Amino acid sequence: MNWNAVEVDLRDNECSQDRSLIGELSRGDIPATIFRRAIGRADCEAIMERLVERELLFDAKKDVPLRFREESIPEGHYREGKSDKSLQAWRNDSNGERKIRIDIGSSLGYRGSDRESFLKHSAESNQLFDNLFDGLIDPIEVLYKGLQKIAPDKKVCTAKEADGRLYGKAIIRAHYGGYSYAPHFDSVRRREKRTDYQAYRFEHQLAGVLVLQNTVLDGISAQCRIHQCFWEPEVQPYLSDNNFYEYADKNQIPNADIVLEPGDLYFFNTGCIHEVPGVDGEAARVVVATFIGYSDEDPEVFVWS
Ligand SMILES: O=C(O)CCC(=O)C(=O)O
Ligand SMILES: [Fe+2]
Repeated sequence: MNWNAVEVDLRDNECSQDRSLIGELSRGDIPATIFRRAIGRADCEAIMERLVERELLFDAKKDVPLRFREESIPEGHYREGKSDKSLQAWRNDSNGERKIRIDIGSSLGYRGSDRESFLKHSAESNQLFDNLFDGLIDPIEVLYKGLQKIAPDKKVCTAKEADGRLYGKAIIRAHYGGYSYAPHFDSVRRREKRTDYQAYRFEHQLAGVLVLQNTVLDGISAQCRIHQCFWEPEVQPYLSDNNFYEYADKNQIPNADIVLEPGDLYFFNTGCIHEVPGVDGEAARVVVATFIGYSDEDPEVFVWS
């Protein structure tokens, strides 16, 4: 059976009334839902200019300012439970000198081991996002609107703790120098084991990602590939060893390439093994990214970064 992404139109009022796309994503029936041109090309460019102007990102054509080199998050790093030790989702053999990832926002995967510090960092990020896009299209709002479309019967909201404190509502990630995501999965439950967070309660974890800028080299751009394979403990040795393709070949696992242009928005299940091979083009690949918690019977859908 074919495993193809479903395209939806943000402006279409009829869409997804008779179909729970978020349910289909959660079961792995489809690899992704795509909203083409959720925002315009010119809007993306204006947002990118704003980010560089505010010195939240740097111009990829110039040298990497020291501050950004120090802030960069190494490929594949996350932390588990309350540990402050960085773990690696996959083995890193590459020379990472030029591979820089800048986060504008608060990553639960990377910062969540210290709950108080994460929630404080998140409040500051949300404050920054409150006026960062003044006078421009707010891509975070558009992402939430898209999510509401595919989950029409749910209350879509930023993830919060029992005392009302919010997680970061989204994160902007810039990937320079061919920074890549090797085959991996993301799960607050099954990977980071964050039992002390409300987001732990959801059965399924998805991601919503809006592309602001692509990186292109020789006509090839960095794009996400999703494998029709949910993470299971037996897959883990292949992920850690960077040879998931051996497992995929052996088990004849299909995959889907989600090819996006700036302004396109997509949602997928992060429990499925996925990857974004790096492309060392002139520009950085910049996205607005979120994680999403979903359970069939839960009236709320949580969004965090
Ligand atoms: O940037 C993307 O499209 C997805 C990245 C990803 O897999 C992640 O942040 O875990
Ligand atoms: Fe991921």
